Amino acid sequence: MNNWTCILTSEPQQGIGVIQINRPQVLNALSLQTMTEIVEAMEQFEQSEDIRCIVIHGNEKAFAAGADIKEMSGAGSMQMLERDQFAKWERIRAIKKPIIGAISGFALGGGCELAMNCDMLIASESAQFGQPEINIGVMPGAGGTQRLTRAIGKVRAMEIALTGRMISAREAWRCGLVNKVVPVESYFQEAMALAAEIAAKAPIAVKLIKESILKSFSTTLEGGLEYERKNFYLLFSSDDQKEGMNAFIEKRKPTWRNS
Ligand code: DAK
Repeated sequence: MNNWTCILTSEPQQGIGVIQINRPQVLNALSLQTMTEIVEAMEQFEQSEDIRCIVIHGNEKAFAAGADIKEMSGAGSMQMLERDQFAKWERIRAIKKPIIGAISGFALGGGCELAMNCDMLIASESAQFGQPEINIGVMPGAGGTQRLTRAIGKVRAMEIALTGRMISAREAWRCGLVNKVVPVESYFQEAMALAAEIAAKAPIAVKLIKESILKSFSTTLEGGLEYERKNFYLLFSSDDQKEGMNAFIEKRKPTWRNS
């Protein structure tokens, strides 16, 4: 019997790598090991020629109910600092391929932060998002105060982080936190369909679009526009730019070479 806490599968035909968080007995609470597995899986898919898009999900009841409280309850500041547990999350930011979160049930604390690290989110009607760290005497520590605020605005982020209340999938959609809300039975398939659609696009352009959009969070408009323009020019040295434009002119489907 192995002790893996994530299940990895892939759909090479469709170009999708799938990560399933698998600790159902604790609502997929994110242990140190689980975070390591998630990050390593993403890096493995990042290296794979066959994979163009990554999907991460949990189960119907929980995407992830936060960092593992039992694992960190006895730790002191220095121990937390030394574990540097969530530094791993920074490695997720370096993943160039798009990451789609398929979220059902609880996405709380570190689980909500992990969801917000994804590039797009498909939520089931049962999904609930929140930053309940305040209820256990702490605060979000893996991007919650920053990414939630950027995603849904100051007043809503304040309410969620200061009260620890959860918001429903519909509310999350209204605030722009998730792309789409679908019935529980189809959230995973919807996420896979979105991933397949993106995986079929020109791979280098996909990466540069992701990179340019993420850049908007860390730069001025002027800096971002310049960055975008340079990436746009860069694509004119790719085979896929020639292929895409020639295919349009010749009225045929392009065949991407990833070069
Ligand atoms: N950790 C450990 N175990 C958890 C858990 C968690 N986050 N969430 C649930 N479980 C476990 C429960 O203990 C229970 O285990 P048993 O008692 O059966 O052994 C099992 O999962 C089922 O949970 P419940 O019986 O409580 O289920 P309910 O349906 O009644 O309630 C719930 C569901 C999600 C409302 C409730 O479980 C709950 O409130 N869970 C805790 C949610 C939470 O507070 N999450 C935030 C955790 S703090 C850091 C950066 C970030 C973080 C940490 C460090 N650094 C920069 C270093 C992040 C911190 C967090 O995420």
